[in-house]
Amino acid sequence: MIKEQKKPIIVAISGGFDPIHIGHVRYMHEAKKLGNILVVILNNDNWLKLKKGHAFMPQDERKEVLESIACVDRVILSSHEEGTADYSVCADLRALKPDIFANGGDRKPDDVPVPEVAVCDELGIQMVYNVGAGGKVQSSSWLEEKCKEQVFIDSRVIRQPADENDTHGMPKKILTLCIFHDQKNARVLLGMKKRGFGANRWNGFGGKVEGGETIEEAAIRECSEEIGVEVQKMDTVGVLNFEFSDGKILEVRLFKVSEFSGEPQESEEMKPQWFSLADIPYTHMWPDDIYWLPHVLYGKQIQGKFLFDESDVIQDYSLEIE
Ligand code: 6OG
Repeated sequence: MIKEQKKPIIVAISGGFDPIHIGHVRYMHEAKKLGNILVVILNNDNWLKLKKGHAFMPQDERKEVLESIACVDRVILSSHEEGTADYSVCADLRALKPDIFANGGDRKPDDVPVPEVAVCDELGIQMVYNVGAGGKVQSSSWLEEKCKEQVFIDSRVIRQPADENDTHGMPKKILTLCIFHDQKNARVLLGMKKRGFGANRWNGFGGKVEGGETIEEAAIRECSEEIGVEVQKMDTVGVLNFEFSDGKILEVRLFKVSEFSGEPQESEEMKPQWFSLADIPYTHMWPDDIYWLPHVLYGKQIQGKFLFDESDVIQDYSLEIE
């Protein structure tokens, strides 16, 4: 009697993995559980040039690293040609025809379905979303940005940061900063500061605490003034101390807003915009943000101190993460 062999279930995932990090590894382990064979469609160097202008690690090295991971059965390089404008892996899915395509979201930030949706529909490939859910724990671009900052800091003379209570006679100002995190849609609301301190940078919403109000009241008022929304639920997520070369010291109390009413509106001070967690514009934000914001978005409490030079470059910092 011929024993009926069950056809193995092929699960495909795709990505640049440049460089690979803990979030990728968790995602792979979860994806493998959906079937029997895990195939990684590895975006080649041409795709990375389109995505971010360069490959941090060459494709052959990325491939070898992935192949050495126990749950990965096969790695295929994507077929993107030089000068490609194609962000998708549709051609590779067509060639591979897996049973399952396990990949992040099904929509771009502008709510247009990703092109893979149509190909998977056509070929009967099941699309599975939110594999390894639990938020974005790490990101290749965050790692690269942090690495660039670190190289820069290490090459400078490090000054001792001011003692916590030594404000050199300068009054320490207390400010608020609210991060709007829409966990369900994996996005964050930032505002382009149009004037004053921090102009031309994306940031959260907040400002000075005025006489007679609590810090929380100040945070809620600023959100209303800057983007016309009413905060309904927010949590304290930490405190940051900033010291500038002119001796100015700011203590910024951080809040994470999870519920609010009203549609964010542009004001004279701020132009709001949602960013997917993968596309937070760290290079156009205060340089400290890349150090602490990922932890806050991951649900951690933080406490940090940053010392800036006259060009707002970080000279020294310390960060505690709960
Ligand atoms: P107004 O001047 O608009 O309040 N803030 C900072 N935010 C980040 N992410 N990094 C910094 O590094 C910051 N320094 C100040 C606090 C200024 C707003 O900018 C925040 C306030 O929300 C130096 O009233």
